[in-house]
Amino acid sequence: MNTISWDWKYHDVAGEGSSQWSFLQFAFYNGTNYFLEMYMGRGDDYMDGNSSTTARIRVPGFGTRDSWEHTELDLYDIMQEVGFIDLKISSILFETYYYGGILGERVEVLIDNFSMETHPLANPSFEYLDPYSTYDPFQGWWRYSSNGEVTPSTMMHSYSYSANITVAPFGAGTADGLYRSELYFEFDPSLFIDFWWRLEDIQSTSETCAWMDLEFINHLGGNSYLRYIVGRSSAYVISNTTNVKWIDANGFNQTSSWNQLYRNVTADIENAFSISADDWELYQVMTLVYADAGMRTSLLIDDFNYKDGVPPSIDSVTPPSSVMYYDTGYVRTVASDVRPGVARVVVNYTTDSWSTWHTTTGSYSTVNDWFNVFIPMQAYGTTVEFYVIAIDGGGLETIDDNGGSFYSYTVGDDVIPSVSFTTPSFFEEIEGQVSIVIEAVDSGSGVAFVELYIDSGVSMPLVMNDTVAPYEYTWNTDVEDLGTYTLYANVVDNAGLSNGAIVNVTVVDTLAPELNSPDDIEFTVGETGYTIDWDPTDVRPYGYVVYLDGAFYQFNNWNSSSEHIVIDLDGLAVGTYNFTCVVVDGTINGAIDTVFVTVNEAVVTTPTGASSTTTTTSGPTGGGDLMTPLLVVAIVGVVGILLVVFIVLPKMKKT
Ligand SMILES: [Ca+2]
Ligand SMILES: [Ca+2]
Ligand SMILES: [Ca+2]
Ligand SMILES: [Ca+2]
Repeated sequence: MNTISWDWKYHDVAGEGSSQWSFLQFAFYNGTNYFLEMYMGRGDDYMDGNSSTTARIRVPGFGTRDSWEHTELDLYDIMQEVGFIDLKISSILFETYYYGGILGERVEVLIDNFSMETHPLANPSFEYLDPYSTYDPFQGWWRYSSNGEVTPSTMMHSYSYSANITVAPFGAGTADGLYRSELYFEFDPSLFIDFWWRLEDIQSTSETCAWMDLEFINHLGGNSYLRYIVGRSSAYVISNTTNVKWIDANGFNQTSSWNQLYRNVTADIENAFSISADDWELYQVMTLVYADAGMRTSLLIDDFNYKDGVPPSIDSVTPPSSVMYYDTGYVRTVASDVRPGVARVVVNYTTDSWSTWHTTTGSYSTVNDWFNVFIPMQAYGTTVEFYVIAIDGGGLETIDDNGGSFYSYTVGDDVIPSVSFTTPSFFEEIEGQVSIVIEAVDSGSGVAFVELYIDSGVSMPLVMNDTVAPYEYTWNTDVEDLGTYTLYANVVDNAGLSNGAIVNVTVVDTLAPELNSPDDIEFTVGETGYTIDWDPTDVRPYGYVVYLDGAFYQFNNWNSSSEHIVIDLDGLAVGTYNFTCVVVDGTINGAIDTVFVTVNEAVVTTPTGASSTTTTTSGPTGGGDLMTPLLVVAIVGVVGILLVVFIVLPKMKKT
């Protein structure tokens, strides 16, 4: 960017057409001459086309007459547009032309306030040789005399050349050098000179001296000089005067090495002259090399630059606050710089106490006049430490590391975990060993633990606290009462945030009791010791009824799955009996089994020789009553729900 601006007022003669114009012309040179002509006006309001070496543009306001216009353009941008690349400006010219024939008429342009940002010393690194013999030999630099030799040297500090100033007089002592004048350059306390020099030879048996001289104009009357001595024999006498102050350069008298003259000009003036430098302007820069007769002094100079010497200031740093694992860290920095301005703000940050670190560059908010630097998302619990660097356009840096302790923040988690029951499902009827599987996820800090409570309506014990997925629990519902339960899952993440899920289930019993099927029994009346032994099992035994030949015979609660139902058959009369056992559980699931008992007559055989007589002895006669509703009612009175057994007989298991 190179902004040029000026104010102008154009007047021409009505009716005189294209024979009158005014433009601002920049001439460039790189072995060929190029011209950029920026027209403020032309009599016919028209303009000629371009050639390969001349580009013409109409500045904004072109065609306006007799009123002030302000023009502001970026010269660099225009050069890029018209294809003038890598050129040096060789002249700036305002041209106004009138080839007219009307007596007393005129083309007139008023120009005011022309400004352009440019280096105070053209060709500061002595790379461009003069094609016009205006200078000798470097463009933009005048020779002090022709008594020595001033030549480009490939012993350079930058690019291709330095300037070699060598004086070796045979007659009287003499000096030569290079200077750049009429600078009228304003400076301020943040501006430094940054000159490079290399003393190649200084024969000092007599008077000899080499210095860099800054000449100032001020309001004291008369010009004033700061002389930085880079080489001087002891015979060369110097003395400060009112207007001339001598300062030994760092590296003074050192030969064959490049030395930097880096000085705060304001400070040097104020120290040397004991006066404020506020109203001083730099008028001229000169390097002068002197040798006495028969002696030789040779000095190389290169890179005469003015540099900003004041780094930016960081006025405030606002660290990120409440940064969550899904957040980008947001560092807001207010920084300022007198010259040339803050170029960028960067943040160096670490998540491992500086074993490794990263750099991220901020973006400038023109709205808020601050720099935003974003630190990428980090995992929960990460402690991010950082410091801020502001860098100005000249590369000077200022670091704000919070007084050495760094800025920091720790990444949080404010999102509750998610939790749900995979099994069982809502309103599911369950029994036996029930697998409870809970899905719990937390993408931020992660799941710390999952709790499971089983609420029976009476109590709500914690039955599981699991810290590792999968979160599973096997619930033995066989030991639970039948009925409705609420399962509560409670998940807690590592940030202490929790979430819950519930599922209602019903513990049921759909499994009929197991009832064994004893063999039918046959014995002879009078024999003893025979029994029917039923061994029913169920997790929830309830009651049983035994019918003899269809009639109610015996009933009781059946309380334990290890309990046997034993029918003593002693004393049964001869006959055939049907013992039927019905067992039911708490949910009216039943099982039934029938055992037939046959009691045979005893046979008496008369010994041989007598008539054989078989006597049948009848025992008690068996048989029973038919089951009657009355009996059923009686059973209901004892075992409560037994009536239902018969109503829902399809549930009954026949063994
Ligand atoms: Ca150079
Ligand atoms: Ca600065
Ligand atoms: Ca979370
Ligand atoms: Ca059962």
